[in-house]
Amino acid sequence: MPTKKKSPPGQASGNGGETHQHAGAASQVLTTNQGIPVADNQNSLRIGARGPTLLEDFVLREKITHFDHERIPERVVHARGSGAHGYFQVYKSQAALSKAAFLQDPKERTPVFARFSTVAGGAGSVDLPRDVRGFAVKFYTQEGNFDLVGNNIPVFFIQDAIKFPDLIHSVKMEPDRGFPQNASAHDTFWDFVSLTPESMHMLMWAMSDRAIPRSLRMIEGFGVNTFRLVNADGVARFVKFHWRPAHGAASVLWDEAVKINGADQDFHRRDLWQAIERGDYPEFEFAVQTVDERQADALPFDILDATKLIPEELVPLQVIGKMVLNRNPDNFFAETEQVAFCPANIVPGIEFSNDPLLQGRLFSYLDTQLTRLGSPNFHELEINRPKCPMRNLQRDGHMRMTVAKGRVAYEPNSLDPDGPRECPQSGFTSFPAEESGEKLRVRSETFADHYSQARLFWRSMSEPEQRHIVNAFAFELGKVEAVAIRRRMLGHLAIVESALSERVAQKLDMAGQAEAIEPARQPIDLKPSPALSLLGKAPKTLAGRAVGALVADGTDRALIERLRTAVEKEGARFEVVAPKVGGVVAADGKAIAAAHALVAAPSILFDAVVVAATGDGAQRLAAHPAAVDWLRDAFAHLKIIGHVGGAAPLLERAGIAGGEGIVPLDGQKDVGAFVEAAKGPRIWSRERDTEARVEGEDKPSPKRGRR
Ligand code: HDE
Repeated sequence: MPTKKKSPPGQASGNGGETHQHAGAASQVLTTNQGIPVADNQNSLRIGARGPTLLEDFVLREKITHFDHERIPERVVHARGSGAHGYFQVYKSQAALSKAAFLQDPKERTPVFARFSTVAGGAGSVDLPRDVRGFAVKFYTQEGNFDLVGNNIPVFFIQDAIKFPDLIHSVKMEPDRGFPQNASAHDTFWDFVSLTPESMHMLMWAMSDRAIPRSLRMIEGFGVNTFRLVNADGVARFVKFHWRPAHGAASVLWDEAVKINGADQDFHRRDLWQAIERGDYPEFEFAVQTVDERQADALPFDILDATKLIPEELVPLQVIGKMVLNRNPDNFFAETEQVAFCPANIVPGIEFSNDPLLQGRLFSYLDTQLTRLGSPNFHELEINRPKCPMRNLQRDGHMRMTVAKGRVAYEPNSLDPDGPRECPQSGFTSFPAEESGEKLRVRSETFADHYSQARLFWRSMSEPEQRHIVNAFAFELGKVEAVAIRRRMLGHLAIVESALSERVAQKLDMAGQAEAIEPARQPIDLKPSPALSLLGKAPKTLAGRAVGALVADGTDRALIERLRTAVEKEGARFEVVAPKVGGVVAADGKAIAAAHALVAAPSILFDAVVVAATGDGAQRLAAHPAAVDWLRDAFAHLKIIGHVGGAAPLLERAGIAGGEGIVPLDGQKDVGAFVEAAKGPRIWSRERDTEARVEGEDKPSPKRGRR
């Protein structure tokens, strides 16, 4: 069908030269919130051209008043987030595990909305601090909304919800000075956790590369708390929920994270948005670990303790379905900001456990939404309302949108026989767990082992991952001014693993200064869990990643096209970076278009890079500090670097002499070799060598003596 050409609004200049765009045939007439057409959106009402503004100008007053109230309180935690719509689909019926309707039919697609977040920073903070990532999913099922409000780390800092305000106060900006924003590297956080031994396991994760993910499409997700699945026969099993990214989980290096935050503070939000826009839909498989009551009792830890995980090697994951995120929000505020998650939102077939952290969460989320969204009717907002029928006799309140009909707002009643009634068959019934005991404020002794799983995590890491953990502890504790806190932390780390504590102490120049700490329970050695290592299970792939190619006038256009084809075939982006965004003239005289100007696209934005500048072009780039940094950073960040022979002056200037991961691109088969290398891991040996060099130089010289 031919589309009707839209006529642009008529444009005119006002008295003062201001632009007036008038409604045309296709454009709509601008109105006030009351629907009154507006004649002039550029000038307020005044007496004479230079006179005072009139209070009766309802157009001005309404517009400004609404603007004044545009902000709502940001989330007290997880304020910075990015969301997307999609669907969930189960691979086959899970009737044996749960009677939940959305887990039965593999043909059914349950709509979802997912929101990923950082925890500590404000809504406008950067995307790549060292922090836990929230991973919250709202399933709009036929039986109501199920919210799985999880994180990208399977355990938590604390065991009891009553400690949550303390934990968060300690990590947020210090109250007297208002900094640091979104950073755990300061005294109050380490003061609190060093006095909270139960945090040790989570700290190992938070100091690992998990806390600086490459992309929100490349994080794992965990329900953290233990829930129950209940089938139609009333058989219940404890369950841990997991999400696994189709692109594999991946992280950046700390130095990259620091630089990305400067170069593109919306790095993750932009990446998620753009992937969905170009049809590279983020996918996550959904898996469960289930154990019955008897198996739970046999585990060497308490299943109700949220600082513990169940190793996959002990209880394998059952992958039961997948989530595909295929639509960006239409409006950030209406959807991503106003979405209200709540772990208490569960459907028949899913149940809580007695995990004391979960029990506290069940209260907190509804309560916080009342403040944040300002009314008990937030469930009526489009993003929060269930997609199945919702009817009850709750009425009124601020911002009520539903116009309830009839005179009956109570039950039982005889005046409205067709009105909503309870249903013992399909209604939610709680699992009849037997509970008895004294009323106490006490932590269970079964929660007392705070170090065994921290040790398990450490021992399950590869060598580079361990190095990063050591460096992260050294960085964070190095920022802590109170020496006693550093010593206390070194004491805890010594219980986790003496080598860990010693390596961190070495980097702090505090060898031998760990405080002696007596654990409540001596840790035990658990069998390492390879599934915990991201590097150990990293897929060999470029899918979802990006390759950047630095070009200059005189670059071989055919090579660029061959690279583009090969990289895109792997499901990755290929982007040309030129000295100026207008692009360059190739050796054959034709233009090569650029996606970015060099100064706007440092190599940290790419997973692998190519230097295709040659001849004069390479000479000129060799004199360009941004080009030299581009290459130096790529090398320091252990990336695969493809280069043409003519780029030698630039490589030389960046101090790159060749070696593993430096791939020449002059022969016919070289593009294939480059792509193969780029699919693989970073060149970890570069990091190891640099570290050995630096540490060697760092050794205290005999003359310097000890402080
Ligand atoms: Fe939350 N958490 N939390 N949390 N949480 C909130 O609810 C809370 C915890 C998580 O994208 C708040 O709507 C308590 C664990 C995510 O909108 C608040 C405790 C896990 C999100 C709240 C915890 C989470 C929140 C703030 C200790 C992983 C963002 C705004 C018992 C399983 C959801 C809001 C979104 C948000 C309370 C601990 C995940 C204040 C009391 C453990 C992903 O209600």
